Amino acid sequence: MKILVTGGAGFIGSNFIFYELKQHPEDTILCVDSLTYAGNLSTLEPVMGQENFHFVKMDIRDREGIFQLFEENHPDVVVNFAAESHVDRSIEDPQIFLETNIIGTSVLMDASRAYGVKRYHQVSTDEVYGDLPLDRPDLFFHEDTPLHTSSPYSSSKASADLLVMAYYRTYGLPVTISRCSNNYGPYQFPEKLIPLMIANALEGKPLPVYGKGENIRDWLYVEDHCKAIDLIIRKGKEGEVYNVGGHNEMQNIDIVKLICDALNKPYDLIRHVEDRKGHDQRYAIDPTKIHQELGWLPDTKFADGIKTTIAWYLEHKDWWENIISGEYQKYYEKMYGEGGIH
Ligand code: NAD
Ligand code: TDX
Repeated sequence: MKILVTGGAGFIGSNFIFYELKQHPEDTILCVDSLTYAGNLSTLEPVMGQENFHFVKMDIRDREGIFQLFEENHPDVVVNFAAESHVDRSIEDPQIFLETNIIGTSVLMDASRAYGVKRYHQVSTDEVYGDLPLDRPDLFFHEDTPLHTSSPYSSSKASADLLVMAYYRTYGLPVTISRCSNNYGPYQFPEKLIPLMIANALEGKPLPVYGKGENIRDWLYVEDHCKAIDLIIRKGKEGEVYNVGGHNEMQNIDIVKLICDALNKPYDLIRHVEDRKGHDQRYAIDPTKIHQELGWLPDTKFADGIKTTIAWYLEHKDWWENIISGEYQKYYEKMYGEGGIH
């Protein structure tokens, strides 16, 4: 099978490529990534040069380039990870989110139609459901929960989902969608909560917690998400949405304290800073469907996954130190104040 993976130089896409090449060495992966600030070719170094792996630097909005690529390679399956993925950046500047996340998706689906792709898989997010109140722990997101977005990021992802389902109904494109909760693990860009807190704590820098830090996220180890997508593209039913999550809800403040404890850093590094605009309160996935229909269950418990993740960031300082120098520094100062937080 020939799988075209977009956004494979980013966090989840790269982990998915490693997972696929290990689990299905008979398959070929063609990775397309435009290498934005979030994409790092060095991440893919372990598989570069492998016979069944190829990398192409290309923007998914480049209609002509993408069609040419499909013409030359005829992929069987497309898995679309490519996206602008950071909520705070979408609040600062929404435009690129609409272009990549919506227009880019339409280009990939048009090419998939034109070249008879057997499965187009859209990697979506639980954020399309909006949020749940903190005082209703009995509520969860189900696949038929109405889309109800809060940020430009989640709106762009929900728009893409609607377009994917429209291509299924109108053109019969064989699609599937996965909506996963927050991922953590190796190679996550250090602007996201867990790697940001690890990197700052290691450098003895303040740890910026939005508002009171009571917001709840449902954390899943990245490899478990990869396993779910692998199952969906092979065994999932066309036209279906699958929620992915491991019932691991935690308040942000507890995550930050846990990282301090693991690194032996004092809690007085924690700073409660201005809250995110439109900040979603709680995400919580009901993964019953993917469990019952495809037999998916997560393998990694949070206590183990977070240990592995912290150890990975300790062992791969060169990877993230390289990233947080240069351009990222300018973003950090813009978001968290001149010279960082004090
Ligand atoms: P990421 O930001 O780490 O990686 C995104 C990748 O896409 C980067 O390599 C970037 O260079 C590439 N890219 C961006 N714009 C592109 C374009 N126009 N053309 C080609 N490549 C482009 O993101 P991530 O955290 O790995 O997320 C991957 C996908 O999973 C996204 O679609 C995201 O919405 C979804 N998702 C993420 C999470 C999470 O917790 N991180 C949870 C659920 C769903
Ligand atoms: O500095 C911070 N301080 C803070 O308190 C940052 C960066 C985040 N937070 C809070 C905001 C959220 O409540 O931590 C929580 C997690 O924030 P992010 O890591 O930015 O993730 P989130 O906004 O939940 O979105 C993530 O999960 C769903 C991914 O970035 C999305 O791509 C995915 O779709």
